[in-house]
Amino acid sequence: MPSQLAEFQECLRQLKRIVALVGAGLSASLGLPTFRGSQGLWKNFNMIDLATPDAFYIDPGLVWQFYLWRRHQALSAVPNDGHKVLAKLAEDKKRSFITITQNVDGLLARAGHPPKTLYEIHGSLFQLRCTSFNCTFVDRNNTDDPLTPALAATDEYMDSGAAANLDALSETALGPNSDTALGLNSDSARTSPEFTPTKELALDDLPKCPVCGSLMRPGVVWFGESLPLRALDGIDTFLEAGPVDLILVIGTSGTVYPANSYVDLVRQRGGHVAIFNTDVDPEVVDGKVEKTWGFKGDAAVWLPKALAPLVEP
Ligand code: BV8
Ligand code: ZN
Repeated sequence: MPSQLAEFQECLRQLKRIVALVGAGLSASLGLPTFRGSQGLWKNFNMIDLATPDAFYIDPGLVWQFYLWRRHQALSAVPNDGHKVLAKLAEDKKRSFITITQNVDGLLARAGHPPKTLYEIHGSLFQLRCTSFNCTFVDRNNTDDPLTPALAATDEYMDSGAAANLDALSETALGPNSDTALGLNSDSARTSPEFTPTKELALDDLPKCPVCGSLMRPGVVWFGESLPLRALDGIDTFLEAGPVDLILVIGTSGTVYPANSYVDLVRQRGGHVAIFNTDVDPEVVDGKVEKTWGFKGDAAVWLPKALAPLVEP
């Protein structure tokens, strides 16, 4: 990989318009879970199944406990050198640079990334939105932990009521034959030893809108929901202002649309691609894919190393 690094850094100096596309892998070294692979479970629920409007509709208490756990984890973490180098690159006046992040952990903002060039396309754990159709209240920067007293200790054993919810959740939200069952089916979930079920929470135990009193929801984009138009417009404006010389694809499996469409877009317009992932296609690592570099390993280690020529004094 040393030759890839030297070649990448040589080329880097000429590149003026750069996009970073960030995924869960950038925060993985801090212990924050990625969505796929073994970490994609919370209490044996499949995280992807909990990040849906259906799951929230069926059991808002369960979904809020999932997001409280994610909030607590993100608040306890400190931005790593990968977050910091992107924030530094965003300050560089000699280049045009934006970061598109799929992550909702707020760590790039906490690393000091200028908000004007940071696009959190899947929202943020620290935003809450009112669920009422007639109310527009948004709590933009809420870091209360826990959000409500009842949401504090959530590792208590499930009573039978919550277990019934589990049935409802797996049966209805995902359909009886869903191939993405909630991690485990309800029977095995109850019996699996490491499953410490969640608490049964009433609506009154959950965050309420200070304006209209309705239930608040996490300010993240769930599967099946559209992405924030302001973010998409900002990204399109950057992409239309001129060809992107390089897209940094950092710690993402590239499975989620439309985030994953930016890589092909840059490639189709002749841009270079640099992949930072613990799992990189061997062809790329061997330098056999045109205009594509691959740095296999922890993005928190490789990103600052590879971008050093741009940010070092
Ligand atoms: C939409 C917020 C339309 C919530 C998230 C069938 C085919 C194709 C597409 C679809 C389909 N069916 C439905 C769709 C569309 C769907 C989608 O893409 N589904 C996928 C599952 C197929 N997309 C949507 O629904 C989007 N909306 O399309 O709207 C629309 C238009 C108008 C009106 C209505 C609707 C909304 C998607 C947003 C979902 N919300 N997050 C939350 O976080 O709880 S997505 C969530 O999962 C994350 O935000 C992230 O985007 C994604 C996880 O992806 P990654 O970040 O890549 O993480 P992953 O675990 O997958 O990979 C980690 C990577 O890191 C791995 O490669 C690993 O090797 C690497 N790694 C690990 N450790 C390290 C590392 N790399 C470096 N260093 C390390 N240390
Ligand atoms: Zn409201």
